[in-house]
Order: sequence, then C-alpha cells, then structure tokens
Amino acid sequence: MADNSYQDVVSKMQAAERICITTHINPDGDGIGAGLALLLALRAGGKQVRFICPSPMAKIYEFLPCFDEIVVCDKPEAVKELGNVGTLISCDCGDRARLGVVAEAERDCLINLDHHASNDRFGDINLVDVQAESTGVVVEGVLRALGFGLNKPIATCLYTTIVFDTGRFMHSNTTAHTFRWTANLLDTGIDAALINRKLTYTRTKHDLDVQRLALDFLLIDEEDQRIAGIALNKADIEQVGRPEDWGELVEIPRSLVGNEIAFLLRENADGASVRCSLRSNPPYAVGPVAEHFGGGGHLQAAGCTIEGSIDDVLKVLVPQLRQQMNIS
Ligand SMILES: [Mn+2]
Repeated sequence: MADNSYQDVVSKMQAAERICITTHINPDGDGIGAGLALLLALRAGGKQVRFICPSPMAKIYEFLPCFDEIVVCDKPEAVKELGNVGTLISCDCGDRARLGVVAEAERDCLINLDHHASNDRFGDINLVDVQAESTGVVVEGVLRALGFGLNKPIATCLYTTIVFDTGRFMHSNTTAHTFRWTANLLDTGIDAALINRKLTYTRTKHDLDVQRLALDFLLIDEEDQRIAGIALNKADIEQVGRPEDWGELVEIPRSLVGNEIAFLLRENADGASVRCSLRSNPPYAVGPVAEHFGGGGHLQAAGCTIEGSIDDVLKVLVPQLRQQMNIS
C-alpha cells in the first residue's frame, strides 16, 4: 500500500478528539520519546491524549516528561477495559504483532508512524520514512506540519529518540541531517550532556552482573572472525536474573577490532525460542537475515525470534550471517 502524506496524518489528527499513543513491545528510547513528544504537543493543542504501552518500560526513561502517565496494557482484559480509544497512533513499530495486545484495542483509526525498512503498513494511515534516523524525526515532521513549535520538554523527548536510534551518533544512519536536526533541538536550551548521562550512566549492579555473564559467553566465529556474538541460555540467564532491559550487550562483540557482524542471543524463559539482536557495519546487512527468520528492523540493526534452543539457533543463524559477509 502506498504511504500516506504528512498532510493525511495532520488532517486525521486535527479531526480526532481522543488520541491514544502507543509503541512496540519492549519499548525503547525512540518509541517512548517519539510518543511522549507527540503527547505533549497534541495535549497542548487541546486534544485528549493518553499513552499506552504493550509491555513494561525500562526505568531509565523515567526522567522524560509525562513518563509516569504511560499505562502498561499487557493483558487482553486491560485493553478491553479501555473501550474505544479513538485515534490510535503507533510510534516506531514495524508490524502489528509488535504491538502485542494493544493491536486488539477498539479504535476509530490506526495511524502508523515509523521508520523501519521492514514496516508492513499495518495502519489505516501509514507514514513510514525509512530515511528518518528515528521515529522522533517523523514525529517532529508531523508536529511541524501541525504548526507546533518546539519547546524544552518536547525537545528532551525528541533528543532521546535520536541518541537512542543513532547509538549516540555512532551508527551508519548518522548524517549531516542528523546533526542539523539535533542542533535545532539544542536551540530550545535543553542540556544535551545531562540527557546523555541520564541515558548512559544508568547501570545497576545487576546490569554489571549480566555484563559479566555476557563476557563469559562471548563467541567469535571460527570460520569468519568478523562475526562475533554472545549466546545466553535460559539456565545461565536465570542464575544471574533476567534484566528488565538487555541494553547494549550486543555492543560488546561489536566493539572487537575487525568485527563486522555482531549478535546477541538470549533464550526465552520457555526454553523453546531465542530472541536475536543483530548488528552490522555497512556494507554488510543483517536486516535480510532477521527477515529470513520472520523478524525485521533496519539494514544494519535488526532482530528476530527463532524457535529452538540456543544450540539449534546458532546452527541455523551463523551460516546466514556468514552468507551476508559474502554477498554484501
Ligand atoms: Mn526507531
């Protein structure tokens, strides 16, 4: 389906009385930041706005304005109780399944604001800009089209989206546009260094224990040493305790000199499937690998869930990664 324009989105938002914002399962700095920026602006514009989330959120985002208003709706009953939510706006979600039970919410219309290359246009209105570094960039475009200016609280939320999705301006999606766009946010007077600290220096002792566990399970592919990762099975994870957020563990193998593709595999609590986070440096792509296994994301940052134990998954995943090293 062809994408809608900013104007289509703006007309729909202007016509809506009640708006409900949401993001994907295991929400991140982009989904939460983009959604909160939208909430702040639309509410200031006189709309009735709320924010629901299909799974619990990491505490590190607590400093964002209105974070404490986000309601976790991770059970079908909770979604039913909401009744008709009006216009539902999904931020940073690539497909309906990633909305969890929120996908079942009764609504008048579903607007899909996103930037994932793999987005399957699950909304009634879809605004997917794959050039945008973060969904925050898409939201900022929507706010501009609505005639809303930036202020410090909105810029704080949007800044969080760009820091998260560019890996603190380190990923390959960081361009001259990124810095110009971000400079505009800083012009509102936000303290970027303070936000950076709040997003970065947030580890608990438990997080460090998880990191030590990860180091113990670092793997470098013998056939192609440019591929490295961490594979954690259920029993090992449970020894340390499952973290609320897996954070940036995949950056550990990624930081190895010569690394081109990095992965983080963690066996789910049921022991029957494995969540995979994949990263690569251009020109190598991991997006197609995630899609091969039914997942998605961006070319250089993607994820999927694969059935089987950690060993089963390593056996099917690593050959696919090696193949990418040869075709890219
Ligand atoms: Mn994003």
